[in-house]
Amino acid sequence: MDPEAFVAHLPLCRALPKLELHAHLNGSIRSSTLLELAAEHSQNGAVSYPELVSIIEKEKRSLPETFKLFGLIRLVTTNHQVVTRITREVIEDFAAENIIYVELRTTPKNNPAVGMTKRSYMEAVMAGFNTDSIAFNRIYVRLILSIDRRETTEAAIETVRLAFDMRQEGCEIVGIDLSGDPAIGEWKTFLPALTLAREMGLPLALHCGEVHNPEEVKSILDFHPERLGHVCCLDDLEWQALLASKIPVEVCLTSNVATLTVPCVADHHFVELYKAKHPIVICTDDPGIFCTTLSREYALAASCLDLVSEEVVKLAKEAINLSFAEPQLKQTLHQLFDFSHLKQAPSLPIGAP
Ligand code: 6MZ
Repeated sequence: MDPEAFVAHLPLCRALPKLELHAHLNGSIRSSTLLELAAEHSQNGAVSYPELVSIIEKEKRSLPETFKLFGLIRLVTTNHQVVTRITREVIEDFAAENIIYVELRTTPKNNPAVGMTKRSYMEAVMAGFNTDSIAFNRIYVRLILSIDRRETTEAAIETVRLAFDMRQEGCEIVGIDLSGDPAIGEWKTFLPALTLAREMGLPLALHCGEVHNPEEVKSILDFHPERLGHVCCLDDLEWQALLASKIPVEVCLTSNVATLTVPCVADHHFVELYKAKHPIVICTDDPGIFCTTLSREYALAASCLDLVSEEVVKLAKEAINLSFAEPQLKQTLHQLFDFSHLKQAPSLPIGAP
């Protein structure tokens, strides 16, 4: 990746209207908020502040270390007010960098100690963006409910039923995700819940191939979810099956490099996917944890693929078709995209830099 090309692409990528389709709520938390909450909780001994700071400050951390950090985040994001605050800040940050639509994913959580149920957790999330604030007038927010790989079949089914019920009630829920530590859990545990989601008409965006697990990857590809996240560790056979399947892939460059899942951006498999005209969408995964933004991810992708500005715009716009937005909203997003792109985006000379 050419650093000069990256810098040259940044202004266009910042100005571009963008769609974020793969961001975890608690992975998008502001570092300042996380440190503030950690300081509060370290007073009652719930977390070790120096340990948290040392993990946050690491530029690269392995997948196991990343999941240790998520464990610590869980310890400081326990009550409804904090969940609402984090959601509000995350959406404000997305709106500020010209993201016009986000599918924010989060794992509904029970916490009997503070009277939190999976439903009340989701209500606290929704309270974070159903406000009259100006920032929220510029961004459409939709939710994907995550099943954590540590959960049981029953807990996963509870999440799917909750998603279905809340969607029926008019909440902004558009799909189901399977995520969490890829070293934990088995595909067959979640299959009943994912099958139910499909029967209920909920689209699926599943994490796949973050670690080498050919059997699971094969089962996921055979199941044919609507979208896949990561797909980093695929053997030849699965790779060919992925290409043949045309299942859109959510690409998270900085996350994959930071967790040492791929060696560097230039060697990332998205280059091959792009060249094969496989549908891809550029995403952040956990912008708070990996200190990145969607604009930065687009600039990384553009410099790595050596794109001209028209190609960057096309890549960003294709995210509309890959989203789980309802057909009418897709139409609105197309109009909004064309309008704001024409109005704002500075154009990069063809072939630059
Ligand atoms: C798999 C990930 C992830 O749900 O509490 N999560 N799962 N791979 C990743 N790549 C690094 N990044 C985040 O957000 C945090 C949770 O999202 C999942 C993990 O389950 C993590 O605990 P929520 O809002």
